[in-house]
Parts: sequence; structure tokens; C-alpha cells
Amino acid sequence: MPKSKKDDSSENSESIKIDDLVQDTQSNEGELLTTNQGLKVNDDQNSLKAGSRGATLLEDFILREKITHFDHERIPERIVHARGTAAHGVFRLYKSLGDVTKAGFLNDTSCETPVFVRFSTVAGSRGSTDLARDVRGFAVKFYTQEGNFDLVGNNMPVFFIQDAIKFPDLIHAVKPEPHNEIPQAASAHETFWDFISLMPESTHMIMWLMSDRAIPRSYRMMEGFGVHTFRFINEKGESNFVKFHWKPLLGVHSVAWDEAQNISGKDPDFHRRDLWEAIENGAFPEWELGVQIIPEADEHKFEFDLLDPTKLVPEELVPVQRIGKMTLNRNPDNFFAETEQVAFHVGHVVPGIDFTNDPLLQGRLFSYTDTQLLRLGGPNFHEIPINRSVVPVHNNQRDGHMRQQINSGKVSYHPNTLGGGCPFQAGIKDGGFTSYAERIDAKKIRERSRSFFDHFSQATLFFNSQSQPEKDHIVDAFAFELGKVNTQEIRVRMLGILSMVDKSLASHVARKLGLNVPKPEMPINKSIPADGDPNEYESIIVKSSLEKSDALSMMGTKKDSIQTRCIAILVADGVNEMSVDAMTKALTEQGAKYQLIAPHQGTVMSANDKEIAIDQSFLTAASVLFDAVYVPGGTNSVASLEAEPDAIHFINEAYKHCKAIAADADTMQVLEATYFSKKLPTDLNDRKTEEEGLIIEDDIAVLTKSFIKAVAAHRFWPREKARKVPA
Ligand code: HDE
Repeated sequence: MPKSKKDDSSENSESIKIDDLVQDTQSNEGELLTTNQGLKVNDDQNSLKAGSRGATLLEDFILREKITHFDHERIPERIVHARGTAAHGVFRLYKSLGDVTKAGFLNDTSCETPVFVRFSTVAGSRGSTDLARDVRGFAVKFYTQEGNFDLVGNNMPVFFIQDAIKFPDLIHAVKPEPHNEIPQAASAHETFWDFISLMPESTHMIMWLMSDRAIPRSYRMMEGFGVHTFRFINEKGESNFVKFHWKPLLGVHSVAWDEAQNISGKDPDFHRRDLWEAIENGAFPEWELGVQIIPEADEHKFEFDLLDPTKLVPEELVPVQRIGKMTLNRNPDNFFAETEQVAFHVGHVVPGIDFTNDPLLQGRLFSYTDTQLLRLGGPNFHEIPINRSVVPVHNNQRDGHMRQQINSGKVSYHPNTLGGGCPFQAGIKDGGFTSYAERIDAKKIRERSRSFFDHFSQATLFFNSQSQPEKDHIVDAFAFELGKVNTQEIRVRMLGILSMVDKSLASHVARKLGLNVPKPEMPINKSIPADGDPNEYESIIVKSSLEKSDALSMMGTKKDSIQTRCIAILVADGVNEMSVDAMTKALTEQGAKYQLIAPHQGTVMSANDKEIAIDQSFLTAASVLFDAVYVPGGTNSVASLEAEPDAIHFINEAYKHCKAIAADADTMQVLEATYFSKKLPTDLNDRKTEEEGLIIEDDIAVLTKSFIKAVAAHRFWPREKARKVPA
């Protein structure tokens, strides 16, 4: 009998879902090799041949079985969100939401709901880089006692389009261009900006996409959003609107664009590795689930339509209540079986959660099952272990590809008497799902509601809410992306759109493109019918009543911890061992990680002749893979590092990407070889001459303390070259 995981982990049950998966989990440890039919294989090295020099015989069923299985090992990748990674965890509720929803897992604070979460990029294919400028998918499957609830969200709270019918166009535009399949995992190309420049409704989302939110430091450090307005339904059948949020406990942090591009080369698996290692190291990523609840009576109180997925509900207008915490505590056992085969669907809801008429959400309700039918090959994908609910499934659906369940009895229809009427329909008291009885009294019509016609107010609100460095990054991102567009009219059209958001934004991007901002003109939304009146847009320019919303900027995020941050310590033979010890101890105490990097791998000898193990050499390491750098002293070590161009490059790059750098006072020789040597303090006693985030100090206790504070601050953006951006 193959040894299942159950054998070694049963007393250590993490969740009912993990227990459920155990029956399908298998280890080969200590086992004999067999065919798929259980036949023990004696020789897996040689095919069956007529003589030792061939030819190979058709009879060789072992060869054929092995090759045939191999030939069929691939399934179509997801049409969007193909590149992703996932983890198991649990959700724990802080307080009951019984007054607004009857969903069991949001009522009972004693229950722990198992979850499986998949993070992804959107545009790239399975093998593309993690650090593409892109939206990140944030899909959570809750295995509740009432069936699976999937919260299939993104790390940005709004979307590009208002109606599902535009989704294939959007995705065709952003994916690599069809004639030459270039570029991979990038929006910086003609077809994307052609489409966007004709879709003013995308403007708000484009602001998010050009912001640093699109290049997160880690999946563990990004927010998640349900995007659409959903409904909560309580026991009395009353409905409230709800927006879902995930708030990461480590704060929201990003990398620099130049850094992102470098990471894509040095470690395209950067986010995947980061999540995996954090979980393996027991530094379990955590998010709080937040809800914004809006009574039905307030549906029309806002200056935007709650059904419009290009709008968010500012937290200043409706505060986010944090109602529970999700902890990711276990990596999958098998990427394909779990991460690749997991099938999310916005239509997987439980009683107490329902949909609104958001036209994007309505289209999604069709798409997700449809796509799994192709991707997973048939209608029984719910039986795949990772997709299986933790509560039993009983219905009259039968057969189909790869059916696992053996349904006994001859009845597979309803109503029936031969099967005793089973399975019975569930009454509301038994937890039977009923759709919210929303009153609809309308003409059937192919039309966009006028309440969806304001495309700029929240784009402007977003821009106004950013700090200066964040605004600079947005300008740079537009200039980069449009700079990759060859067709002049597309660039000009985009500048026209940007001028509707903010004049200074448009003029700064224009300057970088060597263009003038076109005369303000209302962009025409090509998604109105051919005979529609584009001038209608003119009348619905709305000015947001909020000047700014702090929650939209990342500057105010949590900066009080260096937990799980990774610090590079640059050393060579002759390093001062006491410095290394003091720093590594202090970092470890704060939950940070570190790696010792030297001109060669193996070990180095410290100044007092102690062997110190090295993690990486300058050949394998890169500053972009670290959050901060420390250079300990020691005469010979300092001399070697100064003579090592890769070491100087490492420090220069960390400086360029605005990272904290700490150095012992006797390392000046190394620091003076950097391009920022002019910024170095001339007098170490005069702290005022120190550049922020650049800490040079001879007292190791003071150094470690200041460094830890600097690492927690994440980045020192003012270090980027000064720009003159009018407010
Ligand atoms: Fe998706 N989306 N989507 N989407 N989506 C898919 O389903 C689709 C949208 C999101 O890790 C697909 O299983 C349409 C918004 C995530 O497995 C597909 C529309 C949001 C994931 C699909 C949208 C999302 C997907 C592709 C417009 C944020 C990855 C593979 C009407 C709220 C889930 C698959 C995972 C995946 C369709 C818009 C999030 C084709 C038609 C808005 C996180 O069904």
C-alpha cells in the first residue's frame, strides 16, 4: 500500500480541508516502482528491444504507458491569470456579522474556515516573470460548512471596463500581439494603449496600473479587493451592499520599476519564492478581511454608481470594518494538483452572500465555469481534490469525463418516488440557497446607464491622493509605457485622456515623450453604440467631493516592522566578526532574514580567524533581491570589497533603489568607491550631514537600532533625482 500523508500527519491536523486532501496525497518514500496498473517494474532504464541494439518493440506496454502519460501532461493554461502561486490557510472571524449576513462562516467566531489562496499576474503566460507591471489576482476559496465560497479578487479595487462584453477585447489588447507573440507579460505595447486610449472608462484603473501597486514587493504585502459590490443577506432576508477588502498585516509595499525589471531577469520567481519561503520559515502571511457595508437605502447616495466596477467606495465615506483574519500556513504538496487545478468561480457563493447587477460581475458569473470546462477537461472538475467542498455533494448530475463519484441506485432525476424523493430540496431553514428577490422593472435594452458615464473623477481622486514620489512614479510609468508605443496618434490620444485627470500629469508625461498635450477634448468612448451620441459624455463630468483619500496612497502604510525583510551583508576575508554577529542577532530578533554575500562561496576568515559560512557570492546574488544592505568593517574585508566591482555595483544599485544601507565607520573606503560618495557625511559626528536611510556608525548598538528603523521605512524615495512637479 502506498504510504499516504495521513500516516505521518494525522495527529497534526491543520484543517478539515487538509485532512480531506490527505486521502489523495501520496508519497513514494520506501516504495517499489509500479506501472499505473500497479504492476511492479523491474527495469525503468531500458525499453524492450529486438536485440540490445534495437529496434524497439511495440509490445513494450511499459514504455508506451510512460510516454503516453507524458505526452498528455499539459492542460491549457488559464486564458488570464495563467501565472500564479498558491497556499493553504485558515480564516478566523473576529466578530459575528449576523445582523447583516446569514453566511455561517461570518457568524460563528469559533469556527476556523480552511482556505486556499491563489495569487497571480494577469497578462503573462505560465512561465512569465512575477515582476511584470500588472494587476495581481487575489483569489480565495473558503471551504465553508455551507459549501465553497470563492472571493475572486484583485490587488486593485477597480477594473478596466464596465461591461463583461468588453473583456475579450481588453485581454486581446493586453496579451502579446497575435502576429509575433511579443511582448510577454507587459502592457507596454501598441495594441494595449490603442484600446485604452479609446476606452475612457479604463482611466481610473490605468492610474492604479501605472502606480507602484502594479509592482508589489511581495504577495504578502499587497491589499486585495473583491472589486464588485456584492450583497449580504441576513436571516430576515434583508440586503446590504458589501465591498470586500484584504488588508495585509505587513503593510502595503512595492519595489521600484527599474528594480522590478532587474528582478525579472535575476529571479523571475521572486514572488513565488518569497511566499513559499515565508511559509516554510513559519512566517505565515496574514491579512485581515475588511468589509464596507452600505444599506440598501443608501444605494443612490453616492456621486457614482455602486454597480460601476470602475469606481471604489472611498474609505472616508464608508469605513472598512475588519472582521477576521486569514493566515496562510501551508504550502501545497503539488503545484499541478493544487495550484494549477484549482478552479475559482465568482458564482461559488453561500447563503447570505449574493450578487448585484454590476454588468461585469454578471458576465463573470458565466465565464468561470465555462473556462474550467476547457481547462480541466469536463464537468467533473469539482471532484478534483483541491476543488472538492468539505461538505458532501448530492445531486442528480451524472457521468462525464473522469467521473470519480460512484452514485448508487437507479434514480438520477427529480422529482422521483423510486428514490424516496432524494436528494430532497433544502428549505430555507435547512440552509437552502435562495436568490435575493430584487425587484426589477425594466425594458430589455442594450445600453450603458448614464450613472456609469463619469470616467475621470476617481482617477483624479487617486492621483491627488498620492504622495509626490508616488506621483513621480506614475509619470515615469506612463512615459515608459507610451514610450514603447510607436503610433503617434495613440500617444496623443492618451495624453488627451491624462489631461482630463490632471493637467500636470499630462504635461509631465508629454514632456518625456517630446510631445505637446492636445487641446482638452472629451474623449469618445467607442463602446457606445455606433449611432449613440458621444456628446452625452460632456454633461456628466463629475468632480469628486473628496479632495483626497489617504487609503489610496501607500505612503501611510504600516512601517513598524522588518519581519521577513531580507538583508544582504557584504563580507570578505578579514571581516569584523563582532559586527556581523551583532547585526545578524539584532535582525533575527526582529524577525528579518539575512544572507552573507562574499566574493566567493564557501567560507571567509574573520579578522580574528574565525570561519564564517557564506550564503551567496556576488555572482549569484543581486541587490534587487534584498531589502537593504549592511557592510561590516574589518581592514582586509573593506579593501577586498573596494576592489570588487560587483560589490560596489551591489551597493550602488541598493542606493539607486532607495534602500536602507548601513555600514561600520571603518568602511569609508568602500563607500567612497560608490556613485553616491558625495552624499557621505564629511564628519561622522554630525548626524545632520547623513542622507536618510544611509547609516554610518562606529557604535554597533546604535547602528543596528537605526538600521532596523530604516529597513522598516522600506524606501527613501526622495533619494530619486529631484523633479519639478507642480502640485
Ligand atoms: Fe477574471 N477570469 N474575469 N477577473 N479572474 C479568470 O477563470 C473573467 C475579473 C480573476 O487564480 C478566468 O479560471 C471575465 C475581475 C482572478 O485561478 C476567466 C471578466 C476580477 C482570476 C476569467 C473577468 C477578476 C481570474 C481565467 C470580466 C477581479 C484567477 C481562468 C467580465 C475582481 C483565478 C479562470 C485563479 C480568472 C474571466 C474580470 C479576477 C476566463 C469574463 C473584475 C483573480 O474565467
